[in-house]
Amino acid sequence: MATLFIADLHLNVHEPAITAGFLRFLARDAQQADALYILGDLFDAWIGDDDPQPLHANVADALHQLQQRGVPCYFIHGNRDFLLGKHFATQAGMTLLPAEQVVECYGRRILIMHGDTLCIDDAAYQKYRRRVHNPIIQWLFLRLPLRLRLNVAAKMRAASQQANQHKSQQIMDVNPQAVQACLRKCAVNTLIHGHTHRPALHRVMTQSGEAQRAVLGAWHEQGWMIKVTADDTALISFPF
Ligand code: OKV
Ligand code: MN
Repeated sequence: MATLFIADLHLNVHEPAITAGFLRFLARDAQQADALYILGDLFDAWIGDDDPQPLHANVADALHQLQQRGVPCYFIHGNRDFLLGKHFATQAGMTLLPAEQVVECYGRRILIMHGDTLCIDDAAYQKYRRRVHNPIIQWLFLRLPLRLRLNVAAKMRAASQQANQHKSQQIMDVNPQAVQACLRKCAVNTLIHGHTHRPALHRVMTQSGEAQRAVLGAWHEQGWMIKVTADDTALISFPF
């Protein structure tokens, strides 16, 4: 049996092939799994559960069906869909998890997270993150009319694209010390995350021995998953 982890699908109406690939994944691979963990950025943008996009309802229905067929589904927020709330989670039959969670898989303790909190060298991003994660700011934003939220969000995405053009690849990757600190704090030797869009299985040396950092890929040209079984962690890509 296997537990599946995915992240960074960035579902949006302009790339229907990715959505189609995800719905196929849910109907096939995920159906055979013991559980499915979505580690953030399932959607490319999220401005509130009241956004009436058919894409959201279709994805919720497909996820709910999976849960109904006996595959529990868990969700950790990404940096893009951090506003995804209880209402959508209920519609999708998903359990919302905190930003960092240790899960036990076949006797192994595995730390899961989105991964953006490991990118501490990107000071501008971390400052932005603290602002939009402020509960008061979120409360205020969610009370704006939907039209205004759509407008603000589009402007923020355009500004962010501009800013990222000038950031180096290293600044946007994880900080090795932050990885070490997380592994130690949670007393685990396996970490699974997404966000960086650099799929790989890394060996990490820690004070308590060898650890593994498994990084998910983004769903651009193909899908990506990490498949954990009793004795293996596999990084797998597949066509849509
Ligand atoms: C998601 C990112 C846009 C990065 C805005 C308060 C504020 C929430 C929001 C608006 C934007 C999410 C919710 C989006 C991620 C961007 C641009 C860069 C780097 C406020 C609370 F500030 F206006 F009060 N937002 N959207 N970015 O379009 O999905 O992650 S979003
Ligand atoms: Mn991300």
